[in-house]
Amino acid sequence: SRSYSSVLPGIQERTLIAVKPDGVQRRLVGDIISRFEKRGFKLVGLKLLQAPEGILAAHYHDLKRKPFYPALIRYMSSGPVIAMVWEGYNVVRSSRAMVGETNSAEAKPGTIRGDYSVHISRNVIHASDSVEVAQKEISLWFHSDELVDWELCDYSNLYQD
Ligand code: IDP
Ligand code: MG
Repeated sequence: SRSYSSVLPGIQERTLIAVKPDGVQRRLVGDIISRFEKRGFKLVGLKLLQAPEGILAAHYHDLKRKPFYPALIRYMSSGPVIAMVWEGYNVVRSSRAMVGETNSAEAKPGTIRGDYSVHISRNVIHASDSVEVAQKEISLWFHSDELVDWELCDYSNLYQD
């Protein structure tokens, strides 16, 4: 059968989204997944896990020397996270827009952080910040056999062929 994702340029872009421990504790997982589904993105990977220290250290290696780094690792280790891979056109930039500013106090209403958080230290969700970083983060959090290749049955509602 015809595969839209092999025909339309850019629609196989992928990003790593993680609902952080505060988001899981606050029972925001369903709402967050719903926002990505309704936007039109395709879920290709999903798991609940207690994030291993090694994954967190690699995930946040750029922030290792920041004063808040130890607290960030404690926060991210404080309970399970939901790790997800979402796919679609411009998904990296669109997800960052849906998530909102890093500092929840600056995040606009309508964004996930702007709707559900008040402080930078408990900002509910992670989203990759570039296509290159997304590829690294996806391979850090997921084995390739945990990602599912499948076709949406209604691509023509989302994209012109
Ligand atoms: P991002 O999550 O929006 O990409 P980054 O600058 O990459 O933001 O920082 C990663 C995470 O580190 C933030 O989401 C937040 O959880 C935490 N963080 C960043 N800056 C601060 C801070 O000043 N205080 C406490 N936590 C911070
Ligand atoms: Mg970041």
